Amino acid sequence: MAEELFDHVEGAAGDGLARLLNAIANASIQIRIEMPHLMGFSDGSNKYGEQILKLDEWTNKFLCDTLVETGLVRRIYSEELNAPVEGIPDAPYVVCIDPLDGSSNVKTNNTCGTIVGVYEKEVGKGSEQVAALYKLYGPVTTVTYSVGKGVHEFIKQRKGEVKFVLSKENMRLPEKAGVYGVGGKREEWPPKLREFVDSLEGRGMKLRYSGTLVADFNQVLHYGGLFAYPKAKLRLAYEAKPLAFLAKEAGGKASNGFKDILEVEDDVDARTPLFLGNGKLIEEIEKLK
Ligand code: AFP
Repeated sequence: MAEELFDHVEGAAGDGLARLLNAIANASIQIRIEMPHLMGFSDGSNKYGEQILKLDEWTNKFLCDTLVETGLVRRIYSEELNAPVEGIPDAPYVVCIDPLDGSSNVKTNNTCGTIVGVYEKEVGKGSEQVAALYKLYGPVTTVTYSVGKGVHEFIKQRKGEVKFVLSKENMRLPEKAGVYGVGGKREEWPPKLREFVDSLEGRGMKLRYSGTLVADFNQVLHYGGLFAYPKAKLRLAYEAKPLAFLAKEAGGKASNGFKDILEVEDDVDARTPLFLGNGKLIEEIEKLK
């Protein structure tokens, strides 16, 4: 029988993380059901001054409630909230969430996702995460997770079944880099970086950019290559650190251009430049001056 998510996580990290990650995975079902009904903007904006979609608002609340209901979460930091949600005092985990990554893609029906980083006691450096995962709401729903023992992908089974089964175990970034995607405007990139990006097609790489970080990182994980957003737009705790944890576990690297993202210490709401993918490419970028 195909291995299910709960059993896989429990085997690697015990019952607590298994219950937590399983609850996050299962929340996808309700999120997908709500998607067609919650198009359009809410009245609010988040701490980054961005207008919040009704779906952003609903997904954030639903995920926070789901996490608190597990009884395993002491505090939740969310990209969408000005202050953390307090869970159960003395519960083992603190969680950082980007509830709906790439929500600007909702109105065009392109892929979006959810990103989660899990810590014990309090948010620390990215290397202190005990688990990270992302979900993709694509043609199928996938959950890709790590508890520091490799990266594994699970697929939601057919409609009606609340079951995620193993589709790829111990994923590694292919050594030959196949795709690249760089966000923001070229005029904002340092000139040496522009030259570097211009050289990538000559190395056999193809452009792939969707505007949803998890979707773009997912391509890099499957095909090898580079995702970059050189301007400090992306969120360190909610986007960069969880994906950096997964990239490292898959044999890749993540950097802010100078330093390993997993070692950066900054405010929970800080933004960062992000370079993510095959180690050799990231090292080249760090040497560009
Ligand atoms: P939204 O969640 O507001 O759509 O932002 C998505 C995101 O943070 C990240 O997922 C993308 O990689 C990046 O922004 C896309 O930015 P551009 O729209 O500037 O390409």
